[in-house]
Amino acid sequence: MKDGVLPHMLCPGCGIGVMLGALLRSFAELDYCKNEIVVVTGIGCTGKADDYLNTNALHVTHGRALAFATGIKAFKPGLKVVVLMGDGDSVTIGGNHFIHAARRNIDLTAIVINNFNFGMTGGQASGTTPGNKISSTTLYGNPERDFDVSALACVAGANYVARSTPYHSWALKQHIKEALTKKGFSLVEVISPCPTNYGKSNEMGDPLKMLRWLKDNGVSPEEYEQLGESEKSEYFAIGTLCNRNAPDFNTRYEEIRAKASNF
Ligand SMILES: Cc1ncc(C[n+]2csc(CCOP(=O)(O)OP(=O)(O)O)c2C)c(N)n1
Ligand code: SF4
Ligand SMILES: [Mg+2]
Repeated sequence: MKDGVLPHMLCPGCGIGVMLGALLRSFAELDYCKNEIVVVTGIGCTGKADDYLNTNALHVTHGRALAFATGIKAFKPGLKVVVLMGDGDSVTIGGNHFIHAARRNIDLTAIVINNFNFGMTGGQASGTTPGNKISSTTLYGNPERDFDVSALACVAGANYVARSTPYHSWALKQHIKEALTKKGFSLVEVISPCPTNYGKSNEMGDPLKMLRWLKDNGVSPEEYEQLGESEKSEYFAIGTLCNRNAPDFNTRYEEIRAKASNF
C-alpha cells in the first residue's frame, strides 16, 4: 500500500471498496503470491484502487490499461495480470482496446466497475449511462443508448464473462476467482453504486437504497430473458453470462511460432 492513502478517498456507499475486498479475498483463497500478480489500473476512482494493494502494480493513462496489460502478458506470460477499470476507462475512452483485448482472447482478468458515469470528474455521461438518465452533461436526460459491457466482451471473443454487484459480495468473489483461473480473456462486470454523482443525479436515494436497488434489480439470466423490452432497461442479469474454452492469444502465438521455425 502506498504511504498517505489512508483514510481512503472513496465516498460513503461507493462500491469500489467491496470489489477490492472481493479481489483480495480471491487472491488469498487461490494462494496467489503477490510477486506473481500485476494489477494494472487506468484513471478514475476505480483506477485509484491499486494504491491499496501491495502486489506489483502499474497505474497508466485513461483508457489504456488493457493495452499496457496486453504488453505485460505477451512478454511475461507467467504473470497473473488483473486490470481494474471504470466504465469510462474500459468501454468509453478505452472502448477500442476493450474489444480487441477480448477478440485476441489475451489471458488476463478485467474487472470493470460500472457506475454508469465518469465518477471521479463529476458525474459526466459515459458509454454506459442509460438512455434518458441524468448526468452532469445530460441534465435533461441522455439522448444516447448505453453499451452492455458484458455482452460486448462476450461477442468480441472473451472466454469468461460474469456480472455481479457489491450487494452480492460472496458471488462477486466467486466470479473473480473463476475469472482469475480461466485461461483467456475474462471479465467481471460489477454494477456499482456511485451515490455522489449518478445516484444523486437520478434521485436513487442514500447508499442503502442504492444497495437495495442492486438486490431488487439484479436477476438471473433466465429471469432477465422473460422480461418485456421496457422492463429490461430497469433490470440487469447477474451470474455467469459466457463461458467457453477457446485457445488464448499466447497459446496460438506459440503454435504459429513453432510452425514458422520449421521452415
Ligand atoms: C485522456 C484523458 N481524458 C480524460 C481524463 C479525465 N478523467 C480522469 S478520471 C475520469 C473519469 C473516469 O471515469 P470511470 O473510468 O468511469 O471511473 P470512475 O471514476 O467512475 O470509477 C476522466 C474523464 C484523463 N485523465 N485523461
Ligand atoms: S465519486 Fe462515485 S465512484 Fe468516485 S468514490 Fe465517490 S461514489 Fe465512488
Ligand atoms: Mg465510472
